[in-house]
Amino acid sequence: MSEALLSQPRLITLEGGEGAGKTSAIAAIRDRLQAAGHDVVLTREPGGTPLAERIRELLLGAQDEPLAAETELLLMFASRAQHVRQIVRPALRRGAFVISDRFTDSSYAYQGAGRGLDPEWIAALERRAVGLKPGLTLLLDLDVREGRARTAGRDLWPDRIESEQDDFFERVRAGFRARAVAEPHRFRVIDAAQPPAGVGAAVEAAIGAYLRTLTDSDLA
Ligand code: Z5A
Repeated sequence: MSEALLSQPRLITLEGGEGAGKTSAIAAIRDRLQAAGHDVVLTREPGGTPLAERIRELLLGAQDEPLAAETELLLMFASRAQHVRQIVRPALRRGAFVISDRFTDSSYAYQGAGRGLDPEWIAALERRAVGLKPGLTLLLDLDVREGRARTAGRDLWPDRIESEQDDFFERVRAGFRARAVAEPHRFRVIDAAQPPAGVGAAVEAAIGAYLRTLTDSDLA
């Protein structure tokens, strides 16, 4: 099996903590790309295929026993391996843009920085089970408490990960920010504390600038 990690210009991912506003950002990116005449596939992780959605239920639903951090990581990658092969690669092959609500960076942030699992192990899984990385990742960065306040009214029954304490989410946020610093060419960090219109304008500017960097072969 190949261990190369290929950058895919037409794969765009959205990352960030709870309540950061990824849903609106994704819709804005889809509209922008479709207006320019591109085929667009919207998807999410964990999930994106029927089987991967069943793995999502295992990951986020109620558990009758504690889920080990290692099990959590492997289930995230089981879901991702299926998602990449059933949805992401076929769409990229036919020339579509793929916009994914979360991707491998979430595993580095949540299972790596949050749970304390070895990033080298995550990197090995990424090479073996995924084999590709986004051309652009928008990180919607938001204060942890602000994000939780936004979703408090919505989540009457927080899922298993949402039930974690603030210190876990602070580590996750720091993990995302560290990845953005390490790969500035791929990440654009957006201040998600702005009102929705401000976030929308920042997303629009980031996508517009990114599209201008793409060559004909990136779009073929
Ligand atoms: N996870 C993991 O651990 N490892 C992995 O590898 C992967 C995932 C892939 C997936 O759940 C969970 O799995 C997630 C990470 C983990 N756990 N957590 N926490 P998810 O993807 O379904 O959960 P989420 O990403 O946290 O969804 P979310 O809370 O819905 O976040 P969002 O999509 O960014 O937020 P939103 O729905 O766009 O907005 C939330 C609310 O805020 C909504 O009422 C909006 O109207 C409001 N909002 C949005 N923007 C604004 C602004 N700018 N101002 C004010 N209010 C706003």
